[in-house]
Amino acid sequence: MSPFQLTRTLAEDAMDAALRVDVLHGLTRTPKELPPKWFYDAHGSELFEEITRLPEYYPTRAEREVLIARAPEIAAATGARTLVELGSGSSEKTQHLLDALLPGLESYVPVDVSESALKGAGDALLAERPALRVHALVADFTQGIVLPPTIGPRLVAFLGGTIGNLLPEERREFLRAVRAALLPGDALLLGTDLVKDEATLVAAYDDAAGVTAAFNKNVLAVVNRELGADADPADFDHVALWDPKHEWIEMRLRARHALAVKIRELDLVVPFEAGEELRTEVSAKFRQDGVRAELTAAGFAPSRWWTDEQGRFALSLATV
Ligand code: AVJ
Repeated sequence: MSPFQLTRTLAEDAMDAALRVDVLHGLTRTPKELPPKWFYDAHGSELFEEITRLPEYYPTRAEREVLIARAPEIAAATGARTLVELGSGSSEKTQHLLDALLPGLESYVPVDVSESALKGAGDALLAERPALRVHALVADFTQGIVLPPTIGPRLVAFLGGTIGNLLPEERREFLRAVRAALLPGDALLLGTDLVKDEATLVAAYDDAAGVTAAFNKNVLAVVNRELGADADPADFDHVALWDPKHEWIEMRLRARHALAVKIRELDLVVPFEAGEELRTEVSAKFRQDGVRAELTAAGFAPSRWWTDEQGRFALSLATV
């Protein structure tokens, strides 16, 4: 059997149908909003990789520091024979974990909505680790999780701080769904960006080079291309702000003047008042007691909490 298998749990047209629903509901409600998953077409994914290299965007570097420092302990604590990674993307983060888990590791199950990212990551990993079996899943893990029957114990990794994109109720549902897919002896490794000073947080989402602004505006290009819309990115300003009540960063697109966006595929015209804002992402920042409480509420037993030297980002290990 080939060491690389790919399973599509998403119907080809499922993403198109989901985009239509999200745009129709999100742009006709007040305030307007779109889910952040639509950022990640090929160009958006490239812009995000560029963001991870920006001086202001510390989360990727901070998480990599923790992963390199703690991968041996994670391997020893879990004895994982299968590593499942949700939202694997380029799997760049995963290499440190994989190397520590090998040679005990039998299977790697990367899960992502992007088939091209999965194929690219699988090829790269197998080129250097021929003993590994990769079972890639094209899936939107926010819509439920069905894992392939691989050998246990399993370690599910959800890294990058992407859990911060989910609103509190969505996080509750997501963590419960992950817990329901696991068996005693399995574990979850969760990456969470941490609450810190507002200036550092806002700069990480509004970099001087404007890469995050381009990333944010790219969602307009996705809607234009996929749904035949005519939004002009030049009509919108990138906004990044810290919401101290919810302890999350918000990214928004603010209309520079009154305008209307025609969306041909939905036979819809969307008016924007001058200064009206469309929320495109929340990125929640966490505290140790909050993460512990959310993991416990989902039926996990939090067991380890590690941060980088500067205490900017944390990895939590929780067992089932
Ligand atoms: C990939 C969702 C973790 O929330 O920090 C980066 C996405 N948005 N810059 C984040 C993002 C703006 C990133 N996550």
